[in-house]
Amino acid sequence: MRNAIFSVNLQILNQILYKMRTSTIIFKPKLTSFICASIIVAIAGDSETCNFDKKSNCGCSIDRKLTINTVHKKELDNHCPSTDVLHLYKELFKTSSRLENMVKIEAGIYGIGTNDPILVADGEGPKHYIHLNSFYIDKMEVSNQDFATFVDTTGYQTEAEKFGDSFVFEGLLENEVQENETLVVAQTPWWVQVKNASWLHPEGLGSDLKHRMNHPVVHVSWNDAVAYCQWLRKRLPSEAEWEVACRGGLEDRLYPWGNKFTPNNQHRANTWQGDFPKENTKEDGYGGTSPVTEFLPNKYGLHNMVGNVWEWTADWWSITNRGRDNNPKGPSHGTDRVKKGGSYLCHKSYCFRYRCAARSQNTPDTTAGNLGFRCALTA
Ligand SMILES: [Ca+2]
Ligand SMILES: [Ca+2]
Repeated sequence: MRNAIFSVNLQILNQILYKMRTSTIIFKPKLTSFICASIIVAIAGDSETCNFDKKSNCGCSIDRKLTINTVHKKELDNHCPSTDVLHLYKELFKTSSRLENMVKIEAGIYGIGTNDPILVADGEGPKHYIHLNSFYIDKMEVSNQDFATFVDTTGYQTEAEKFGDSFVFEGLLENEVQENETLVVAQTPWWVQVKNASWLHPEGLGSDLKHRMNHPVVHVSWNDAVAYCQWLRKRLPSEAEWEVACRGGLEDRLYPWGNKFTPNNQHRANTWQGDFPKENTKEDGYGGTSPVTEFLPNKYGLHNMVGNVWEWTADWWSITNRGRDNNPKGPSHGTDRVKKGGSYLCHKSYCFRYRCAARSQNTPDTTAGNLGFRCALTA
């Protein structure tokens, strides 16, 4: 029942936004967005806190922990959505489901980690059994379209946009950009720190999302990912949840579908083919990201758990303390967050991490052109 109240359908949400913008009441764009976010939070958190029938005082409480601090509270004074808009909100929560593109993983005992670690220093092993409560996880990585709706609704600014740059793989840059961008990562010089690279401009200002709205959002930090998931009253998956989801009900397999990387000579994930980092033969069809729906899903119905983009998880990074109790959440503190699944830049010779047991890490404010996320939800 509570889940039904929480429901968010982005299509209807877009309708609401359109309605608000075309309403006779004049809303500033960011203000409109903020009100939408606030109402969603209010409804999701407690359906009784928002009185839809009082146009003069909507009674919506503002939980700043769950909203984005781009609009000052005082701007909200004397503004409430019109009755029309509120009616649409009622429809939103009555008729849609935010579980629509999620899969439920049942509670149970699952094996994670491996007794045959390939990258021992990453803490891939040993295999151990854990108990998980039921949870939901997104079928797909969060797409640019999904993230655009979030930004449009809330006015959220990502950390890459605030920092003014992000890391882009050199092979995706135009020669001119490469020549102008001189900052590279010393030990991995194929990473170029590109000015103004962000989720909206994945390879810098000269690039855009045309033809990529259904690709995974990239250049999003762990903090950005958390903000997005919270907006939908979801959360990032723990590493254990992510890995169980990745394994798709199979035991001791390398990949979400088994041990053979290209069964029947079919690619099941977007990785790198060729000689990294100079030659990408793109045998899987993609030199960069692919649509989030591309490639066959695993038995749980999840796409691109390995490959395409790395995915943030909720856990702090540790190679010795992954947690072995019920619903393990990793260490209580740390400096880096765990990311899982590898990306379109992973090759067996260099970064054989497009495996369910594989793991890596970044600081929570790190952003790059191969790092995205998906959300989870406690069942
Ligand atoms: Ca590829
Ligand atoms: Ca992925």
